Amino acid sequence: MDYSFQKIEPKWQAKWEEEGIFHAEDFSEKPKFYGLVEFPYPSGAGMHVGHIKAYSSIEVLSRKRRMQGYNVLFPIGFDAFGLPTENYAIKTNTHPREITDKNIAKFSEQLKRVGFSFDWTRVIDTSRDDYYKWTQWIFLKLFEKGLVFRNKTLVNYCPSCKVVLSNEDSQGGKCDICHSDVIQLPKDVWYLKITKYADKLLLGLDEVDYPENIKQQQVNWIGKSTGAFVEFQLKDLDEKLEIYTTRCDTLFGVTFMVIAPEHPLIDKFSSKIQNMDAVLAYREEASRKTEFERTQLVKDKTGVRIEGITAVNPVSGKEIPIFISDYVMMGYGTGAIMAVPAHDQRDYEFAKRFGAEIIPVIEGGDLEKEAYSGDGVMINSDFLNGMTNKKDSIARMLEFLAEKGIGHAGVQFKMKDWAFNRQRYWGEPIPLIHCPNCGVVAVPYEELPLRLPDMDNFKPGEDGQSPLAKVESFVNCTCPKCGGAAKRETDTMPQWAGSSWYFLRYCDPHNSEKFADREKINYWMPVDWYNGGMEHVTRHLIYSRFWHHFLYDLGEVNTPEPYKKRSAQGMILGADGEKMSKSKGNVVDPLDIVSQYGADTLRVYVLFMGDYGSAAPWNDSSVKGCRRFLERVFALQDIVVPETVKSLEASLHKTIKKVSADIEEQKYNTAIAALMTFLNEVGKEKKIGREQLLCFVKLLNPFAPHIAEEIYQNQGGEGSLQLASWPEHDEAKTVDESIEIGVQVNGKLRATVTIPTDCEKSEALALAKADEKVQAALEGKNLVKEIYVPNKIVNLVVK
Ligand code: ANZ
Ligand code: ZN
Repeated sequence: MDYSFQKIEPKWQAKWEEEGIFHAEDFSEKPKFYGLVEFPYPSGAGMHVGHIKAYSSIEVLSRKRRMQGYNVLFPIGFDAFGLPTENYAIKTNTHPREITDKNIAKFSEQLKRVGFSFDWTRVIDTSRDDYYKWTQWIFLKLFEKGLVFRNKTLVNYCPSCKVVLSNEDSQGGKCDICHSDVIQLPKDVWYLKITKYADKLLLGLDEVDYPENIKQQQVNWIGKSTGAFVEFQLKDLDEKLEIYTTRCDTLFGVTFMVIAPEHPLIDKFSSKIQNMDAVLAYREEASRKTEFERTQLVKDKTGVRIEGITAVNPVSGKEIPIFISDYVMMGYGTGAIMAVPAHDQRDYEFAKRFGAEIIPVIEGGDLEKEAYSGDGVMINSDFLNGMTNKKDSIARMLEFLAEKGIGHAGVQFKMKDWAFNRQRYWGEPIPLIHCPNCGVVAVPYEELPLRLPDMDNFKPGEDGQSPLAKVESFVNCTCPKCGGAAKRETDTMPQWAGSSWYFLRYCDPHNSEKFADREKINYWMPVDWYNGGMEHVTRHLIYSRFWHHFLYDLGEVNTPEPYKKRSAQGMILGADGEKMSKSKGNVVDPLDIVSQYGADTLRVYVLFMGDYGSAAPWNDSSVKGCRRFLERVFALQDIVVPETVKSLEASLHKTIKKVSADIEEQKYNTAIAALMTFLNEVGKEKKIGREQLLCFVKLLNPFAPHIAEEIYQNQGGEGSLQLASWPEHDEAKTVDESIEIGVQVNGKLRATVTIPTDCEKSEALALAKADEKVQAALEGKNLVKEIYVPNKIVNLVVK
């Protein structure tokens, strides 16, 4: 029999589809398993081998869970709004709808050819109005609860993409989409108040099963800081300058203050400031730097002393100067700091440059060289002198500040509110209306979806306005509150909006009354296991957790956390060990592998290539190895016998045990290796029992389902293999059988030892020589010959 995957694979794919075997059943009596993978962006490039690896983990689990008797929800959909499609639409003068539909069709076809066991009746497309109606609905709920606000701020702006970017989308001062330099531009920005959920997002991490590195990245991104707010009196003015510090214990060491270049104090006291020109020139210079550049630890600190205004150190009573410098950010704390050059390196460098006084308040270090941030005895600090514990001195200082009414403890988060508008066409219209009488008014819920108007020129305006601003029939409307003439918001939502709740829609994808029926949410949610990329661990993972926490607070979902468990795959690199990219010419097209070797080979290979969580280079000869493995599996049908082959039982039960456990730990490569080892064992016996073969293909099914089903049916397996029961191992059978053999020294029986049946000669000899009585007989003699008759006797010849 020949292994002709070209026939086998389409045959079973059609059959499974026809039988609806992968359809999830709402409210089934079976236990549920909701396995989720990050839905793809339907780019024109189509499916990448990275997608195959990303989906394969939950694919394997889902196939196994079905066989374990679970009701499995393993859905797929398309994250279809976004810039690449819009840019392509502009370039080719095609409507993004047309491009998206084509790409989705192609992508679906490709996914089907690999044989993923998705429930295709639940496909969603975030760019369809039956979906984005509900994205808008959630947005309006956020608006209603005061979690949407607008602010004119300096934003990260990509002049090439003509979009405003969040900090996360412009890391390193580069646009995440086109990699050009980002500039700072004043703009009206809609924000979602994600910071209000900072603490919940942090605490929620205790309840979920995420790998430690993923949790840590989220903790860092949220960036909780515990410190104090302290007020400094401005000398001879009726004004206080409030700062945020994590080290109020060092207050006696404050010798100057620094405010951010954008700090409102400057404009408020412009008449008092004697060097306003220099101050404003510096502010202008700073506006051209990105936040990234400003936070870099550059040695050469810049700044300007503000002439004409000074402050008073609240504990020492000393008059201290105030500077502006771009190392202080307006968006963190209060935008002002107390500088302690003896103990903070940035302040130290600034003081050296500007000749400010350096007063140590903690003993230790070498202030000739650098600031000292370690522990030590407090000095020059009046009531804190002699204290040695930072925690105690902070507590003591907080008491003092509270008594004087000039300070209190507080927390800060690094996390920023989520900039939520884009000046682009291909996104969800923001359902808000600007009324000259009523201000900002929500589009009534009954009017959702607020549809994207049809248009054919998607180019953003040169002034950075959304293309929608050009469509008068869209822009002009009546105010839902006062009935007067009003204008619609023309910005659209960012790429991340649709993916912030899509896992809920899968529970009930065709509902036109609700984003999903509550009973169905209760049945399916939370997601049991979510696999995706490390690049989405901040942003998508945080954003979607935020929306889910919010929906929980609204009473719309059953748990605060959407995902019970999260894992991440490692990247597939090119054969050259570099990241796959078109420009390097090292991209492997998964469909080429499918046509040449078959989908099963591709599936086995991407999981066999290495540790699932690590990056691994593509290797053609290993692909061929996987193909040969499957050919040998297929050939087992030529040596199948009706009765059980006793000598294979132990090996088979070990394989069941290992494959079952390894899948749960995502050790797919060692699970496949175990299947290969078993195949070698069968090769030695040159036969396999029918039941044993059926069991073997059950274990193979999650990885290579087409060949497994083919063999299963050929051998008269009952029902569909996809719903056959997952094998259980018998622990007793996994233990190696052992036998007792005699050990002779010069022909005389000295001992009997227990050895594993069929063990290697070296192992039998080692066990024999380890016996005390044998050792006594060998004592002081020369071993000249070692004879081992397998499973019978060891004879040692000495002189
Ligand atoms: C005095 C001091 C002394 C500080 C010392 C540190 C060490 P984290 O932990 O990141 O929250 N800071 C406060 N607001 C700032 C702003 N808007 N831009 C730049 N820096 C700012 O850091 C908090 C510390 O960062 C604060 O504590 C403040 O410097 C500075 F030995 O105050 B510290
Ligand atoms: Zn109005």
